[in-house]
This record gives sequence, C-alpha cells and structure tokens, in this order.
Amino acid sequence: MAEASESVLTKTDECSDDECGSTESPRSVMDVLQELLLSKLRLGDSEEKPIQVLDEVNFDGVVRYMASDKCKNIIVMVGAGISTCAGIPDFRSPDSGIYANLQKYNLPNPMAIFEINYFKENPSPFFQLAKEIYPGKYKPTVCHYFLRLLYEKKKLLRLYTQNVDTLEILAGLPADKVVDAHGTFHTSHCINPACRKLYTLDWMREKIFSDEVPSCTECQDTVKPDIVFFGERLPERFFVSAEEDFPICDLLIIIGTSLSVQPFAGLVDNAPAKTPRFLINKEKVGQSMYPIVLGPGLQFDSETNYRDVMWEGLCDDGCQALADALGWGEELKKLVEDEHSRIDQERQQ
Ligand code: CNA
Repeated sequence: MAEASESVLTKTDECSDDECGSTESPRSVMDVLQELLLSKLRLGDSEEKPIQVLDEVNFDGVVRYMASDKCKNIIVMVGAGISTCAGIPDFRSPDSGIYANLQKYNLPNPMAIFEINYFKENPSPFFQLAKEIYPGKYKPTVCHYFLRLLYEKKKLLRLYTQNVDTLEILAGLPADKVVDAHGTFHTSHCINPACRKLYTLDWMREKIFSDEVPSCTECQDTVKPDIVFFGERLPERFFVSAEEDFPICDLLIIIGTSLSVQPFAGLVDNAPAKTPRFLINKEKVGQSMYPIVLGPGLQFDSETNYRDVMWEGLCDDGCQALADALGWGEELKKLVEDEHSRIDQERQQ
C-alpha cells in the first residue's frame, strides 16, 4: 500500500507545533498549497447553501432537535476525557495526563510508550503503566450512563470509542453498539507475525499483575494486548462500521477527546453536510489546521457556522445538563446511583 494512504489508516498522532519544530515554514507551505487547491477546485466559494437542521445553532437548538422525531440515529465519538472522572488519566491534560507523568520510564518521548516500534524494543514501560490503568478497578461515569440512556431511548446508532478501559460495556451498552476504534484489552496476541498466538484476558491480567513482561509460550516473543498502538492499523470493524453508519447519522455528539489522533479524529468530517455536531469538552478542539489534507473539521468560530455547537466544561456535567434539558435528568441520576451500588456490591464479593 502507498505510504500516504497507509499513514491515514494506521493510528497517528498529529504533531503539535513544538513537536513539529519550526512552525513558520511548514504552515506557510500548507497555506500556499491550500490556496492553490481551493482556487483550482473552486472550493470554498460554492453558491450552494447548506441545509440548517437546528432551529437555533446553540445548546437549546440541539436539545429541541434531539427530542424531535427527526433525530433518530445519533453517533457518539468519545475519548479519554470521559473516563478522567472515573480516575483514569487521559493522555494530554497538562498536569494529570499520562504524558505529563512518564518521567520514571525514561522514554525518548512521551508517545513512545504507545508506539509499536518502541514497544518491540522495550515493552516493559508499557506493562508497568498497564498495571496502573488496568481495567477492573474503575466505575463508569455519569457520561457513560448517559450513553446507555441514549441507547435505551433508541437514539444511539453507534458509539465510537478511542478508550480501552471497557467502561462503556460495564455501563451496560451492548457490544454491537460499541466500536472499539483503538482495540481492547479483552484479547492479546503474540507480536511475532509468524506466530500470532491468541491469549485470554485472564492470562494477560495474571502476567501484568505479577510484573512480568508476558512472553509467548510457543515462540517466546512478547505478547501484547490487542489495543492499537501508534503505527498500527485500526480494527477492520472501525472502517466497515464507519462507512455504513456515518451516511445515515442525524446528530454527531463528540465527548472528551482532543481529536488529535488520526484516522479517528477525521470521522467528524464523515457526517453528512447537514448533520449537526455537538461537542462536550473542557477545551475547544477539532478545528482543522490543514483542511485540505485532514478535512475541514468543526466550525464553531466560522461566520457561516450552521451546525456546530460546543458545551464547554466537564463531560459529566455536560451530559447531566443535556439529560436535564431532555427531561431524563432524574432517570440518569438514579441509573448512576443504582449501578454504582451494584458494582460496589459485586466487587466486595
Ligand atoms: P487526550 O488526547 O488525552 O484528550 C482528552 C481530552 O479530553 C482533552 O481535550 C481534555 O481537555 C479533555 N478532558 C479531559 N478530562 C475531561 C473531563 N473530565 N471533562 C471534559 N473534558 C475532559 O485523549 P484522546 O482520547 O483524545 O486521545 C486518544 C487516545 C487516548 C486513544 O488512543 C486512547 O487509547 C488513549 N487513552 C485512553 C484512555 C482510556 O481508555 N480511558 C486513557 C488514556 C489514553
């Protein structure tokens, strides 16, 4: 496969200005290229007026649309931010994020801990971190239970998650409603392409908690949980589902992600042009720096914005506010209370 398309199919992190070095020349080259392409393709000056679905492009407009019969197929895209209130650190939050707390592993750069080539050379830091953030000790958040309510109200077409903490399933979403875009801890495989022996969650858990780097019983190569590292291809189901789901998406909700990992982040541009997009996050994200290459992204600040709305704050608060406005607020609070006490009881046994 050609290099350009391969880099879009495998998991890549858009580099920040600092990581990319000097910002001046690459940006200006991109700007020139973009202007050239826009003028050649005559994009950007289209006379066609986009259809505005929301009666008002704000939170209330989103709520009224969600409550209407027109909004049947909601797709939700989530990231690590929906699990920080459960106690699991995200990647990029400045003080609490995993990247800010990796000094003890002595890595060449923070992302190396999730890079497949680094892992092949030195798997130990990943397994030490995996022990700290291993699924099983955390409870789903208000946001996770809001997603379950969306499903129970028959509004959820699909949840696309970048998370590997499995809290969506623990919150009661059926597996067929969840696309694990960055894989799962549920299964593991030997990384030797000639072997690829399959291992269970129990086997991997035992190795991780006994501080062993798991090695294959057949060929002695390293065994890795099936979570997608930078440089690895996303699961086939991600591509197949996205192709089926996005053309019929009535509303796209994006929660708790920096939208900086491709190709996941690019999904925001796969929704039809009229489909409203609603972001709940601590910070504004998703505005593409390179629209021609990566797609235009979210357009909150554009004068011609007719569909993008942001709710700025914590994921749990945003989901509770949405549930309150939809008249589901008490139901959500009770669901969280009941499910948390059920999980506590089960874990005590
Ligand atoms: P990220 O790049 O760390 O971004 C998280 C985003 O959420 C940032 O914009 C934060 O400002 C925001 N945020 C954090 N906490 C909250 C909160 N409580 N309320 C509102 N906003 C909040 O993480 P992404 O998911 O965007 O990056 C994708 C990576 C992260 C995927 O490859 C994941 O596998 C990986 N990851 C997953 C987990 C997990 O499974 N829980 C944990 C850490 C990293």
